[in-house]
Amino acid sequence: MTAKKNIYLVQVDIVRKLPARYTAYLPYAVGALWTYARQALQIAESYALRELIFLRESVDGVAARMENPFLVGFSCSSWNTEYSKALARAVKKRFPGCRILFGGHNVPPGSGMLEELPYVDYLIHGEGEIGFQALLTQLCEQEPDFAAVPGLSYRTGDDVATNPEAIPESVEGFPSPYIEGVFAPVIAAHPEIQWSIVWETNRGCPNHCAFCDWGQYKSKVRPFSMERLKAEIEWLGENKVEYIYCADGNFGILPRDEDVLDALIAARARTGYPDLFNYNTTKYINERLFRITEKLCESGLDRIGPNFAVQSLSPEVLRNIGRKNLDDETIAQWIRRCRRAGYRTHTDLILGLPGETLQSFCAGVEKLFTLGQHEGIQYFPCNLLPNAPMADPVYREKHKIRAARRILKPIMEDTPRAEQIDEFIEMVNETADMPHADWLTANYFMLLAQAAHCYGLLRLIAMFLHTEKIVSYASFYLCLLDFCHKHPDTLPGEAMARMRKNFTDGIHGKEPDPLQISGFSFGRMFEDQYFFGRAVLEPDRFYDDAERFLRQFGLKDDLFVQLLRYQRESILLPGATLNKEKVLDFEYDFPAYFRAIYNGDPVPLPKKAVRLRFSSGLGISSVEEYYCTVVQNGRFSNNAFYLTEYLSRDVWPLSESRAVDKP
Ligand code: B12
Ligand code: SF4
Repeated sequence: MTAKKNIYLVQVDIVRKLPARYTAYLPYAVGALWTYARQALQIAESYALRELIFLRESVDGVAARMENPFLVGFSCSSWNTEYSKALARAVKKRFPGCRILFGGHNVPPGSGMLEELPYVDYLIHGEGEIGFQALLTQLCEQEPDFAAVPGLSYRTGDDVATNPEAIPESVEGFPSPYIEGVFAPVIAAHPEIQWSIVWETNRGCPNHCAFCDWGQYKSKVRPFSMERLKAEIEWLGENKVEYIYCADGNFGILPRDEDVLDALIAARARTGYPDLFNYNTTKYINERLFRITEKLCESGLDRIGPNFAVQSLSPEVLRNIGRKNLDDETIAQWIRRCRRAGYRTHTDLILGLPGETLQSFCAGVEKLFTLGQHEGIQYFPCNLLPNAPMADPVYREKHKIRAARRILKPIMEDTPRAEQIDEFIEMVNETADMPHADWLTANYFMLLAQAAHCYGLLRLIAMFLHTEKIVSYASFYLCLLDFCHKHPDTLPGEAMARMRKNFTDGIHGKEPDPLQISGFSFGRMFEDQYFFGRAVLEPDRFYDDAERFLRQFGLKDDLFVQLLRYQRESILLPGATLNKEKVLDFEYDFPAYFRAIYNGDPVPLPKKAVRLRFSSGLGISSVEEYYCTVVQNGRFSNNAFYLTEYLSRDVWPLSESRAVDKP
């Protein structure tokens, strides 16, 4: 019997180091490919999978430990393509006869990558199961027929060729690498790692957003069998998997998603695993989605609430990117319904989409605040993904899209690396509708809005000014940005200047000095965390400067003083007062006023004296806990706000209380 041919599959991960352990994802895509391929008897008999390589180890070290590799397959994503190239080069140098195969999201359409990278022999485009199995089958032949391999790019003498892709009609029969034990050797070899998994309950998306890798396919949603999913759920309990990243484009889109969730919740109750379930919410809001939200939040599997990703609120942008959002009223009702039930929601925006102007972007943020999404707004730069419709040269030219190669730093940071190999992403920084200077302003505007509004530092004042039609949300934060630029001596000015430097260093590929504050020396901070952190460590200075800024809006003195005091007292500060309750009197019933705004039904500010008790309700006892709960999570959670309770004016300090208020 002839010896089997050795295969190595590489899907290098972002490994995060936690205080006492590492977390990493199991290399699911390559595991899935092998599990499918080896179902063919000829492949099972002819090949041996020698190793799944997933750590960012020294490339020479990895190449040196390979034994007579016949084929090395790489799963290329934005976060590992440069590493994959370096390792492929090293392998080819050491083993010139070894076949190198690249697949995955970062392999662009066409054969260009083969021309660019002489050490790569084959590319497989799109979904890889069928193509990978066909390639291994052909490679068993004396004279392989590469034209028979779907989605393959390959060399033909001096030329290159690309075969059409075949999207499988169904994924029902695809075996699971988890259940089939493909990862057992990896898990056994790494007891130090806490595993996370990517979990597919279905594959495909019926939408075609131009910025998204899946946008080009507009494929139907193909469910994996319920039997497979149930067995996978058992497997994750047995393997103590804490974190699931659900790869579905639209979790909740299928009626049976509720059953999937029920099975997951039951397993969690029984085994304690998984702890967290991260998912992309379906774009279609209905009663099922609310039940799903309820189940996820009540079970604790979801601790940040559903993400209602709108990406943009400009009708022109949505037309340009081929996306349809729900109408404003439905979004507002959804946010309010979740808020009433005590579930958080969050929303994504993408900055730099074609058709977006500085004004429309700011107006979009304004709209979200108006619809009730005051916390949890995340924004992402528009990345040009190689397989997204937006990366097409004709599309780029039409919208004059300019992009810069940006190092994928922030998430790479904690990855233990034997050597420095930077990874890159193409980030849009200018379009026909948004000149570069406007793009920068939009970034600063958004960072400031996240820090001052989503965390809560000035949110209540902005809500008041907006509701009373004194100044819109967008103008308020644009004015604040202007104030910061003009007054670099103030705390907001200083913090903004530091955030800008960090941001611009990052986009110019320089290693930014880590954003750190001595009072919160627990790690590197993101820009909005830094601004918020500076403000809560020096609240007197921050709110004195804020007062200077706010004077321009011409509020009557008495109201101004009360409102500013209520805003300031509503924010939970680190330090000695952290767990102390406080009782304060106000001449206006601010809690009733703001509750009405949150509920979407504003009322005039009641001129009514109230006595309020402020308590944290979070049970935080140290600065470190404050950092984790408030600084790191405050933008999503309203954790920076005290709970307020009405007290009777007759009794001091405590008496019977009424409803507890929290945004
Ligand atoms: C899970 C996931 C993550 C995880 C990664 C976990 C991990 N280490 O595996 C996390 C959360 C960390 C992540 C992060 C990011 N992600 Co992500 N993520 C996904 C997601 C949801 C699932 C990927 C997956 O595993 N799918 C299941 C497997 C089976 O499918 P697959 O990967 O498509 O693999 C198939 C084919 O690609 C092919 N294939 C894959 N590998 C190989 C190898 C060979 C040899 C062959 C032949 C074929 C082949 O065959 C496979 C089976 O059909 C996808 C969206 C999606 N649903 O696909 C986005 C996606 C991959 N992510 C994307 C992006 C942009 C990002 C970020 C850059 C976002 C950001 N701006 O920060 C970050 C990068 C992080 C960083 N800074 O380093 C983009 C594409 C990026 C790219 N070109 O690589 C995607 C496609 C999202 C999108 N809508 O466009 N992501
Ligand atoms: S962004 Fe979401 S909805 Fe749009 S094509 Fe991608 S997966 Fe589908």
